[in-house]
Amino acid sequence: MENLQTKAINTWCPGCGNFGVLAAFKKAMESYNKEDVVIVSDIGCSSKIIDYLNLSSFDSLHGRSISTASGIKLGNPNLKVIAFIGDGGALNEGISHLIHLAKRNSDITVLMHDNRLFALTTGQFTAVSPKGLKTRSTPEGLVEDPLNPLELMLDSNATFIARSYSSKIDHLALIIKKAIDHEGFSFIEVLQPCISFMDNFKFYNEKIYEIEEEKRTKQQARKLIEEWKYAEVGNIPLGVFYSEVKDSYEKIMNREIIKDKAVNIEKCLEAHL
Ligand SMILES: Cc1ncc(C[n+]2csc(CCOP(=O)(O)OP(=O)(O)O)c2C)c(N)n1
Ligand code: SF4
Repeated sequence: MENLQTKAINTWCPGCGNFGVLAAFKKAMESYNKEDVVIVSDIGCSSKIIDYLNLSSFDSLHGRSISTASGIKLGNPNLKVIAFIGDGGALNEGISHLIHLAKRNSDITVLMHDNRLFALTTGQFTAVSPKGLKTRSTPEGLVEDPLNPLELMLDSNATFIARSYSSKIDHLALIIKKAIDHEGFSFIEVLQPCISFMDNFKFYNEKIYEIEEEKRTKQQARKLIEEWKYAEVGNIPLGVFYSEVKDSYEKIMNREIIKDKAVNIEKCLEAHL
């Protein structure tokens, strides 16, 4: 873990759930060669994570870490590519990218830090904010029902769908490893409390429970996923809800379309100099 340390000064609020995500990710990385991994950030508190990891990285735009990660994977299919993104980036600014890359079964891992609001901009509502929430953008209380991102992923044909919690570091590290090893689009929702704008540590500690890993049909997965509707009521299952074996976009592209037509970027650049 030590060789993943960087010199960047950590600017997360003390007690932020993101510290748990960082610890779990470092633990998961023990199973990989550093040279094989590329991490991509979005914009937000969550995205600062790439500054704290001594790995090859790319800092993208808000809502765009998913499509950037897919481009990197297509460019070099041997890499393990992980996109970090907040719930705002994934489900507001970048929702179409999330849906299309899941539909495409791009062989990347999307790790969504779900603090259920836009944190870096000091707390505005996102698609997963609870109904009634008073934020700077909803001073009278939010009137909309939240979206269930896992249900969205199931309907978008994602081939690996899981949920974990930033305080369950071993559980999260294992889920990250499973997601990275999965061939195809893997989506992890990490419940990540933001102590400054929505401190729900106590709420999650009381509501979460772990599910067994087993082969499930989409119908069985949906039943589990719908158990928690991002409201006050109901228990919150954690674990892998759905996993399916299917050729990834990059595999099909390389086998059927790119074949021997792969472009040598160095030669292209030389030709233009
Ligand atoms: C296209 C675009 N829209 C809005 C912003 C402003 N902005 C910067 S950070 C941020 C909040 C990020 O929230 P989220 O993606 O949920 O990540 P978090 O900070 O909660 O980890 C916003 C709205 C931006 N940078 N780019
Ligand atoms: S504002 Fe919230 S999400 Fe951002 S660093 Fe502070 S506690 Fe963490």
